[in-house]
Amino acid sequence: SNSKILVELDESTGVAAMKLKSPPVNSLSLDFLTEFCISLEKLENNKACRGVILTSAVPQIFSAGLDITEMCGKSEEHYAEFWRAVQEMWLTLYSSSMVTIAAVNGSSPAGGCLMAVSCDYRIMAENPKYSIGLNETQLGIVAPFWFKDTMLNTVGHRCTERSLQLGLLYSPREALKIGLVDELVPEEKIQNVAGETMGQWLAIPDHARQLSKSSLRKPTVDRLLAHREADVQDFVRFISRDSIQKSLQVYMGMLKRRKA
Ligand code: CO8
Repeated sequence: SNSKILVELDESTGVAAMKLKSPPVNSLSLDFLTEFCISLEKLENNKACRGVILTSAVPQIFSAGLDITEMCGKSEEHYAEFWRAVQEMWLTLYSSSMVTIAAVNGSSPAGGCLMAVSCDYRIMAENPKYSIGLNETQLGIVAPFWFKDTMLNTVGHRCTERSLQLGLLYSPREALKIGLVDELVPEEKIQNVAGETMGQWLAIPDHARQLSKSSLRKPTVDRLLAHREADVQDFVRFISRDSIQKSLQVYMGMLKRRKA
């Protein structure tokens, strides 16, 4: 099949692996986001599933973030539909009642970082070639308030100020130091460590853990729910500007040249 998300549920442990498999870079296209949400909601509604490990099936890359081609040269209707899908992905993941663990086995800029910080716990492969962070300003674009809130809830105010303004991408060591990830492990151990950590989280009674999680995350989720349509309109207006379109084209050109 042409599935971009591989889901494997182990009924004996109640743990599912969601493996991102959309080569070359697991960019978050409209199709990817749609499939991601459907897969996650299916698990959410499956009583046999209590935890999800999010990881990549693409070597070296967790996710390159939002698919930039979805934000270039398209209609306003397309931008709005795309943005609703990005919102939906975050809302579903950040408010999941399941235990969510990101096994970050590759680079994870921007929207990739958002997915990871939306989980309950992050384990990163200690390969110094990998980086993670919200680098939006380096593209001349701005992380929306709910990206910022998710980062803030993870690493605190001061660190979010620096990270977002400078569009910082952190090495695994730096990411551990600021608390952007919780643990570093050798790459070959990452799936095992994620499984063991999941076992510790699942040892807590679900209802108590779920209420604790939602009391911490609900205000952040409610902020987007209250302004969801305005956020779509803000995105469409921003991304449609000639100057922003130009910045994105320059950035895509830079990615291609770097390769040549
Ligand atoms: N979207 C679309 N295409 C991409 C993306 C992307 N995010 N990233 C890479 N690609 C493409 C490349 O252009 C290249 O295409 P081609 O083969 O046609 O030349 C192909 O994927 C492979 O990429 P690389 O050769 O660069 O692969 P590497 O393994 O060398 O590097 C990286 C992988 C590290 C992931 C690198 O590609 C990279 O840094 N990509 C850019 C990541 C990035 O900056 N993403 C930010 C996206 S914006 C976002 O997520 C949040 C926006 C919030 C919206 C705010 C607006 C208001």
